[in-house]
Amino acid sequence: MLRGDCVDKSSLNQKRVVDENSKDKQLEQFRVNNEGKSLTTNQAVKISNDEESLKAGIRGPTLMEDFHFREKITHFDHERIPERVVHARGYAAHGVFELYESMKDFTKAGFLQEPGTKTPVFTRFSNVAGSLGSADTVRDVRGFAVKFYTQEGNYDLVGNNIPVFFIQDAVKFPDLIHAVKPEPHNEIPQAATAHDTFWDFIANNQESAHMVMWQMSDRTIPRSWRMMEGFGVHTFRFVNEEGKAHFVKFHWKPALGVHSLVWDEAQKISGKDPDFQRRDLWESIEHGNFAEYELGVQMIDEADEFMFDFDILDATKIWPEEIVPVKIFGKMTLNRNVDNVFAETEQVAFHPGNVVPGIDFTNDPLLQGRLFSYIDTQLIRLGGPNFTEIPINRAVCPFHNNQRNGYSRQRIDVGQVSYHKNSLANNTPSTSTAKEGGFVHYAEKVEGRIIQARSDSFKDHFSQARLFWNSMTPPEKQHIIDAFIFEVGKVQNLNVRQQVVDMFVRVDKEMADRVADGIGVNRPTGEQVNVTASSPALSQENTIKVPYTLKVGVLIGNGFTGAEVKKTVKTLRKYGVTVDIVGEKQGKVRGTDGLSVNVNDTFLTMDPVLFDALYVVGGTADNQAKFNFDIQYYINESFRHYKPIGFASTGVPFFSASNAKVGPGIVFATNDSDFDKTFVKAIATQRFWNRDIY
Ligand code: HDE
Repeated sequence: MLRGDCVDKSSLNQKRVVDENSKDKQLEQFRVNNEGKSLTTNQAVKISNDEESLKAGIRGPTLMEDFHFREKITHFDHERIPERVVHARGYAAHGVFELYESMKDFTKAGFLQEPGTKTPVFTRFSNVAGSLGSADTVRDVRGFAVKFYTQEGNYDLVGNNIPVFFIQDAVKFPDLIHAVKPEPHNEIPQAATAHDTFWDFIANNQESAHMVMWQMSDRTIPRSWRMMEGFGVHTFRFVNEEGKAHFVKFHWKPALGVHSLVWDEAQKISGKDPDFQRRDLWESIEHGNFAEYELGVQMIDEADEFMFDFDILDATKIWPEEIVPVKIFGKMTLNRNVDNVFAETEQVAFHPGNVVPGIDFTNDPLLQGRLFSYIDTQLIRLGGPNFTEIPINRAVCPFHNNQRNGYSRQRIDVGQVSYHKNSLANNTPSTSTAKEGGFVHYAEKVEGRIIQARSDSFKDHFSQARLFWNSMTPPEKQHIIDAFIFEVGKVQNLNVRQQVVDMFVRVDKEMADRVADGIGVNRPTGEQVNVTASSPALSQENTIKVPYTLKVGVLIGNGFTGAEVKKTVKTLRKYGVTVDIVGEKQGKVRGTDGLSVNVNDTFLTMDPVLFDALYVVGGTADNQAKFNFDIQYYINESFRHYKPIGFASTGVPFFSASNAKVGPGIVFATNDSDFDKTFVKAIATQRFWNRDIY
């Protein structure tokens, strides 16, 4: 069997052998290129005819002895596997995690010891609620699952793009998911929370309040998976070589900052390009614009477990970053697309229980339940207990144990012995002590009576929901109110609507009143909780803003000013902006000074919602009236989605004819000698929320 470059820790202090390509090398032996080869059956018999089945007579029935026909159809009949029960819609890429700074004071995890250590990773992003074929840009929590192929075995960090969760105890997970999925009597709506059962669940399970605030915020309509944070959500433990433990929460911070779509745009993209987010990741990687995220942890000393006004084991709570800072220690770069989505992305099996020595669990009851669920679901989804042998799931280290048989066993375990303890194989495979690299569970002291109840320390559901609200800027607050009005406004049952506003008045009175007014129910009578604190780290306004990889649509016809356009496009490209030339038809357009530009998209093949900004050059076209109309549509849509729009000197008449107004993010070449740079700055800002769009 193929061996990774794994260290045998029995020889202590041996320098760790690291090979960041170990996973690629392992996968290489499974890659098959069919191009240029003869067509064969799965038994490797060459096929002479793949057009006609074998028949008794030219117009007669098909014969059973046509083994190629039987095999081909049978395989086809069985080529679907169950989609994931949640997180079905997802997409993944390979990459590498590089350690900046040793974490050995806190954890003995091998891949977190020596700065510079590179560990291969496989990362899958997903939507929670929708089916495999649903649209990418629906309002939903995004999954952010990372498999680290470490030299001590696989470590999975199976997180989300939101740091908290709807429920506190895993026993409620099937209820939550039943409520959010399409309603069973009519299977409507797909991939959406805007329906009765979801909001009925929320109003009757108030521990969800904090999560729902995040869910109604822009976080659930990310611009790109490359522009969202990731969170481990639960409290885990780091344990160092001396056995000292810290509570930790994991954070991924995207190099491009945290950015979102606007809701109207997200819905339109669902139709214009349902694969918007997977295309974004795929194309970025193909173009060498690798997705990057820094990894860090918040840490709390075990002695400080009870120092906070929330329970640190409650997955509906954050640890505000201003109180417990995030210590960044490494970076993940996603740099290779998969070869085959089914073989890799669909068959990958993540499990929060896949840990390595130095990383351990806590009593968070949500985490505890997940430790059961993932293998259980994978047993049915991947057809039995041998899914760890599927190439994407294999550790880069060899594994040895006495587990045997099961459906589709790949390995051939040799020898007579398959039990522990034994004398016939000298009691091997043998166990390892902690010093030899054996996983020894953290010896937490636990005592108490068996009980089905919730700790009082888990019962404050609204303080942090309000902390989140307090941390939002006015535009972000407006988006939350709009999202509530959209979502709850789609609920048919008026009583459920009323219950929702009666619940969310605890977060903010004005917010709940405005939602109540918007959805035609009574203003709630309750009071908001008394929390004045805020956490600036929660607002997306305080994020990194760079133009890199944002997409600009250049709207162009004949008769543009060549030098001007050339200079602007050059500057855009210099700053890493992706430029897409859009015109009346594909082919060339010509400038007044003879310069010609290749048009790669038309107003039909693209849409303003698929761009981050517009550069309106304008010009002339065969059907001038339609050309003018199309450009105005592009400008009007981008203007009301708060996007930057730059007008070349020939583009100004198109501005005058549109609904756009002079104001933030509207840039003119006619009155700015540094237009190209001003425009790049505007692109980096992404959205101009203070624009008056009405
Ligand atoms: Fe999951 N979750 N989950 N979950 N989860 C699954 O496992 C489950 C939870 C998350 O890209 C399933 O293999 C329970 C929190 C991601 O393949 C299933 C509970 C967080 C993915 C399952 C939770 C997650 C899953 C479905 C309540 C963020 C996709 C298919 C305690 C920290 C991984 C599968 C991928 C997938 C169970 C809650 C993240 C059914 C019981 C909290 C990113 O086992």
